[in-house]
Amino acid sequence: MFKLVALGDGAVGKTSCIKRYTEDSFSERYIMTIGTTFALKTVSLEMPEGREVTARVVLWDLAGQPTYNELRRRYMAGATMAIIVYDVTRPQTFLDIGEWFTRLIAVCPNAVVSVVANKIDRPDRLVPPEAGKMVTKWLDVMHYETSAKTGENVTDLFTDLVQRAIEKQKQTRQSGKKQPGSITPGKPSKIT
Ligand SMILES: Nc1nc2c(ncn2[C@@H]2O[C@H](COP(=O)(O)OP(=O)(O)OP(=O)(O)O)[C@@H](O)[C@H]2O)c(=O)[nH]1
Ligand SMILES: [Mg+2]
Repeated sequence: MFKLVALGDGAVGKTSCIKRYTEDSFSERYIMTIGTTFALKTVSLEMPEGREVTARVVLWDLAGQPTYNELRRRYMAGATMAIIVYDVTRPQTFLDIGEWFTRLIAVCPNAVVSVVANKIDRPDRLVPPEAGKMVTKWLDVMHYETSAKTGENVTDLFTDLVQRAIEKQKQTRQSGKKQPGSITPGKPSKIT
């Protein structure tokens, strides 16, 4: 069981990306996430060495509006994977990525992260692909360009994260350390 959290400013498309991935649906209407919601997905994938793996993923969809900052910190605890989403038609959401990354790493230093340029179907795009590549190189994370509307790259984004999380877990086990970010059922998350 792996925990994924979706971060990024309000209305960038976090809920839409999760919905596209888990239900293969999309809605044009904006319904702001209140607090948090979550979805479950069973993922079957082939690892690079050819092994078939099935993983259960809990996708936590955290509201992007600033009023939820404290709640969000609480829900980030124990995440093994994270997506930090921005909207390519709103440059401010791109400029805020660094801050989202800092908040995430403070709570989940071992999470595997992908930065996501969403809404690439829109003709009024303002943030060019090069800008996203530059930032992700600097943060040393993966970069995906997606459209929750058309579904472009959405499955690849999540599959790649799960694959990387499994690889990381394997490496950690081999080095004999306790798994970072693994979910211990029933144990309350530590908030610092
Ligand atoms: N054209 C287009 N619109 C999108 C895309 N993804 C999301 N939207 C629209 O953008 C708006 C916001 O999407 P949400 O998924 O609710 O955004 P959110 O990041 O979950 O927002 P909060 O819950 O407030 O944090 C909605 O009207 C969606 O229909 C996309 O890839 N392309
Ligand atoms: Mg939402």
